[in-house]
Amino acid sequence: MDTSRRFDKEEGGCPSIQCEANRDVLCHSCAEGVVTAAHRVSLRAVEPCLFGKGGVCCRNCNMGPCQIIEGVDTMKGVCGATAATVAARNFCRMVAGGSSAHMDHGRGAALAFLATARGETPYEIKDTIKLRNMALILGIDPAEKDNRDLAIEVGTKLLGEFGQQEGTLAFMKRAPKARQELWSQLGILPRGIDREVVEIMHRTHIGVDQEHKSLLFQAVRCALADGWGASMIATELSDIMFGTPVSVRSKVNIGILKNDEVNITVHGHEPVLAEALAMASNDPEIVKASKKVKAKGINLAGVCCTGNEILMRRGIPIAGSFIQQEVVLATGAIEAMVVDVQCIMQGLSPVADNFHTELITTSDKARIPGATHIQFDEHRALEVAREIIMRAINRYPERGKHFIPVHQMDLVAGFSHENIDYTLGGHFRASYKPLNDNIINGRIRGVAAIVGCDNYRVLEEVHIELAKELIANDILVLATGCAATGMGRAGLLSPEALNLAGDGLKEVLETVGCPPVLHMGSCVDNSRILIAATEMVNTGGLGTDISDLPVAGCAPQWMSEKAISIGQYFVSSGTYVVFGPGFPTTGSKVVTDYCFKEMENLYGGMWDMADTSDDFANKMIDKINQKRQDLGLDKKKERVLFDMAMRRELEATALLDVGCHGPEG
Ligand code: SF4
Ligand code: MSK
Repeated sequence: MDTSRRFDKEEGGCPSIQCEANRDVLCHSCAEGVVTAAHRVSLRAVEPCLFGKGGVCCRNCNMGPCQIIEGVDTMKGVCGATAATVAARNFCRMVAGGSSAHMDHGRGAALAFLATARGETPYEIKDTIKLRNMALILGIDPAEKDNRDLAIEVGTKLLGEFGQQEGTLAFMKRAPKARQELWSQLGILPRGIDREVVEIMHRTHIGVDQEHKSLLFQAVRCALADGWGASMIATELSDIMFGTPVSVRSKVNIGILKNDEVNITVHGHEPVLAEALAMASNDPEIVKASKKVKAKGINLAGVCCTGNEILMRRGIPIAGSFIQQEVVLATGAIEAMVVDVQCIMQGLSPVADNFHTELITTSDKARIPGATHIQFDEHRALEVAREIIMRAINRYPERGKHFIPVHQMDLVAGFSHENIDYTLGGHFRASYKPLNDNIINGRIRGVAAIVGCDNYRVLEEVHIELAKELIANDILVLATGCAATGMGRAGLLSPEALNLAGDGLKEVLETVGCPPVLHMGSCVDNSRILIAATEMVNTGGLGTDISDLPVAGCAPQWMSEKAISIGQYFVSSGTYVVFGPGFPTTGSKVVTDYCFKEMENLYGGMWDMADTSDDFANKMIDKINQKRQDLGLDKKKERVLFDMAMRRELEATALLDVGCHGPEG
């Protein structure tokens, strides 16, 4: 590989180059010799394979791999498999891969929760109100039980759902009644969490399930076991242990790194170690040790969804999203990057080798060649955390030439569904009623979720442009994952961004003082959006099921299999979901039509696909308008088309308030 490839400051390309902070780092002499995904994507000699991209390459047995062309007899699989079968099988396996990541995360959370309830970890049962609510949802009587005993009962019940074989999952009954009945009629209620993944792997083995509809029913069952099962368990138990998020001010982007502190970044998805690092970083012993090497302290910062977890609960700044992980290291200012599971690029290790940085893996499930491995165990959480921090402190004197860009942005995060309740209604009248009322009276057109990853193959900052378009059209935006981080970099998670919102949305949100884009957390926290949607249904006035609501979801820069599982559980919960770039079944019209059309007849929700922010906005606004009409709320609220001059005027006002801040420290 040509490692001399350097980016010009004026150069276009993927968002990691468009982002000023990234460009400043990658164009700086400190990053000489550093190779990131931005380089690799521009240097790749071969374009992505069309068969693979469209989901019609099968390598499920050793008679293949077989590339299939729909409708061409000579291009079926050797076993006779059609494009529809292969595309559906591959889609199922993506759902299995994505949901298994959340399932293992949820299991880990349940095990840590039980250990905490037994007093075996340094964590505590922080949100006892939520603990008692969860007990009631699970059919456990909390009366006269102390918190520890109750937590053991709750944790044991939820841990049991991973290996459960029959019946269904307890949290399915949190969905609107009509939705539960539909799932039951269709026979797609998940029976246990792990079982649904195993069944996908069995069904997609050569010579088992060959009917695309049947395969996709199992994909739905598995995705539901993710969203309403494992992901929800992960979110709820983490909230009980570490605190349910409330509104918190913080900062985002690489500029939050400190020149005169020991910089430790936590990257991946699971909050358990990151919480211990946050607890240990204020130890007097640790502070003393950092002073000894002439650092002013420990600067803990997040990357990807571990970052989102500690941002939501502790307000710890987030240095970067998925596409920034290598760039964060390329500053040369990181003493240790501590990783757990998921979305961790193998490219990190060679980048770290250019500097004094130690890359530390902490999960036995996620080893990386070249990294130091320190196994995390919640029973020894503080001991492991202290060991990691001391290693980072010892690296600080070795820090050489480094460069921290100025770019950082203020944001407000912490919008758990409980916090949205409180923000909208206050302490005594916490409720979604103000939201529903304002949707009904038309001040708010609807609600959109922009979730998921960012992606080196996408040439436009779709999240940001799309969010601006939606809020300008009075649509409240909910965000999670790396999409939230990207929108945060652009200032959209700040109340000042209300200057970019339409008059109706602005009027409502100004009175409650929240931003037009609400950060709801990490990837597993998409389960919070399921509950928020259910609250909207239960509050009344907007139909009887999630599929009636004027809402739409999207993942405009998706890259991981988890995104597919998340998209599928939203579709099967009744939501219109737009993905891009591309969709993994396009090699089969039969399967794509099933996902894009027939699913709507079954679930009231469906998949769709878009490329540009404008395309996404048109489709989502049209769907929201259609739902409003179906509810009899419109007087069709016309989409306001913002031309460049109008946009510039809005942005000029907003920038007066938002703005980037200079370097710190
Ligand atoms: Fe080819 Fe069929 Fe084997 Fe797939 S299962 S690789 S389509 S022969
Ligand atoms: S980390 S899955 S890139 S959101 Fe959750 Fe970001 Fe997507 Fe990973």
